[in-house]
Amino acid sequence: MLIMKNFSKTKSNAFKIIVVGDKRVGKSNIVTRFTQNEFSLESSSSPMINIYTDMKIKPDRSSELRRSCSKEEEEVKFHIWDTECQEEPHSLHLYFKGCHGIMLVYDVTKQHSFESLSGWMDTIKEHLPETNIVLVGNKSDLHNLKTVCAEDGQAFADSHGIPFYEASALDCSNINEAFEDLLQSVIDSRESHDGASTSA
Ligand SMILES: Nc1nc2c(ncn2[C@@H]2O[C@H](COP(=O)(O)OP(=O)(O)OP(=O)(O)O)[C@@H](O)[C@H]2O)c(=O)[nH]1
Ligand SMILES: [Mg+2]
Repeated sequence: MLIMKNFSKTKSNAFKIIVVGDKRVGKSNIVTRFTQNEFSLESSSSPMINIYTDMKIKPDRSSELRRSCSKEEEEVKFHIWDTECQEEPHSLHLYFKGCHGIMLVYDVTKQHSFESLSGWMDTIKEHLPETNIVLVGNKSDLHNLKTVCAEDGQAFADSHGIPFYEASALDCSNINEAFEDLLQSVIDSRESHDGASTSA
């Protein structure tokens, strides 16, 4: 559940979230599962960056997706960017401008996508040292094909002090949880920033 306390009404409540990771790890399906509860088995590459601009989440959003609310006065809006596949993590930094949160995805059946995480983290830390990050090991439904164990994912996340979820866009497990964790930390950071600037 997302919680907002005394959220600023004078500033824009819009946040930019980017989903990154190696080619074919399931970024697009994670985003469409979360925003539209849709999944596709087709393996077409993302042609360009897709931006979901209408993602509105009310303060007491439950795990069931709610795209907007009319009752609540305060509302936050998340622009979720599904990036196209990138061979080189460092080429993606152009999209990082104004970003508040990053979902970093690997595929639990592709060791290479896990080994790429250090490169992704270097790029993220270089361009967005303060941003909120969540690590997602996707395709957890493919038990028999798994080559990266949850312990390794957790250890990598712990070494960077970020949350970790094994998830599946196919069977929905942990997709909402991972997004909610990230979105909540984005909201919390904004609140602590506001608190710091008010008390300064
Ligand atoms: N079994 C399984 N397959 C998945 C899952 N998520 C994605 N896929 C499949 O993996 C393939 C790639 O998924 P995409 O969502 O297109 O991956 P992507 O990271 O957006 O790919 P690019 O945009 O090309 O980098 C597709 O065939 C999906 O159906 C999952 O959780 N489980
Ligand atoms: Mg894609």
